Amino acid sequence: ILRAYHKRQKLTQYNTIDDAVDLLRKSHNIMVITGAGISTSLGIPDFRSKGTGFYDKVRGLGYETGEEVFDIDNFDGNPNIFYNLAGDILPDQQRFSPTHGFLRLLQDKSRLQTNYTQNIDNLERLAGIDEERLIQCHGSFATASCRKCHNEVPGEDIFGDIRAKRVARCKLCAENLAKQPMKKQKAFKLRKNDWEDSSDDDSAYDVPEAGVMKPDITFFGEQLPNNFFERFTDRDAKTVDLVVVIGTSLKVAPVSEMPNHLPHNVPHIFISREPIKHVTFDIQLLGDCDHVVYELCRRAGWALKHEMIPPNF
Ligand code: CNA
Repeated sequence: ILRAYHKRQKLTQYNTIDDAVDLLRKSHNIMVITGAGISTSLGIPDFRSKGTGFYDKVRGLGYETGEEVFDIDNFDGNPNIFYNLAGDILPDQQRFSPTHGFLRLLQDKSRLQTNYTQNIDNLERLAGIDEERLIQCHGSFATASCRKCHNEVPGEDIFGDIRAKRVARCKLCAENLAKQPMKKQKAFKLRKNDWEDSSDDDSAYDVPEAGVMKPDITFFGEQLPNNFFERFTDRDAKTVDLVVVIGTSLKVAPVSEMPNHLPHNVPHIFISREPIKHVTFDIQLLGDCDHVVYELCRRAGWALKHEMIPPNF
C-alpha cells in the first residue's frame, strides 16, 4: 500500500515547453508513466475519452459503469460480460505509435529508467523497451490464466474465444476432468440438500466444469504485480530525476498516487489532451501526444523517426 507523504507542490522554475526540453536533455533517470492515450493514434480506444472511449460504449450497451466490466467479482460471477466486450480492446496491432517510439528513443539515449505503463496492449515490448525497464502496472493480454487451477498459457490461445465472444475454458482442467471419470460420476450424484429428493432436477447436480480463463490484465479488486511496488519503492522513488506522464487521465490508484511519493524537487511533466487538476504538475503540454513528443524531440535536436510522422513534418 502506498502512503502519501506529501501533496506535490509545483516547482515554480519550470513552466514552458523549452523548460521541458532542457529537463529532458539533462536528465538520465527518467520515469515515464503512460496510459491508453499513447495508443489511440493506432485506433485502440482509450477508456474515458468522451464519445470514443470504451466506457461510453459500454454505457451505451446498458451497463451502469465501464468499471463493472473489469471488476473481478463480476468476472467470477458472470464472465460473459467481459467476453462480450473485450474484443474491442484486444490488441491486434503489429505496430507502435510515435509516442512508443519516443520511449524507445529515451532508452537508446540511456535516459529511460523505468516506463510504468497502465496499458495492456503490450506495445511497449513491440517498440523494444527492455523488460527490466518496463513495469506493466495493470498486467497485459500477453498471458492468460485459469481462475480455477491457475494454469498459465500464452494470451493468443484465448484470442479466438475473445473475438468470438465465447468464454474461454481451461484446457488443462478439461483434460484432468476427462481423466477422472469416477470422480466426475460421484460429483454428478452430489445433491444440493440431503433432505430434498432432487433426482429429477438437473440443477441439483454439481457438474464439474473446466475453469474460466482470464487474460492476465489486472481487474479492479486484484493486486498489482509485485514488481510494481518493488521497483518503485526500492529504486525509483529514491533515484529518478524527472517524471513524464503521458496519455492518461490518472484516475486509477495506486498509479495516480505515484507523484505524491517522490522527493519534492523531482520535476513532473504532463502530456495529454485534457488537463488534470487532481495531481500537481510543473509543466502541462496539452495536445496529441505524438505531436507533443515530436516537437520536444525537434527542439532537443533528437531525431524521432516513425512511419506515422510525415517526412516534412
Ligand atoms: P483513460 O482514463 O481512458 O485516459 C486516457 C487519457 O488519454 C484521456 O485523458 C485522453 O484525453 C488522453 N488521450 C487520448 N488520446 C490521446 C492522444 N492521442 N494524445 C494525448 N492524449 C490522449 O485511460 P488511462 O490509461 O488513464 O486509464 C488506465 C486504464 C486504461 C488502464 O487500466 C488500462 O488498462 C486501460 N486501457 C488500456 C488500453 C491499452 O492498453 N491501449 C486501452 C484502453 C484502456
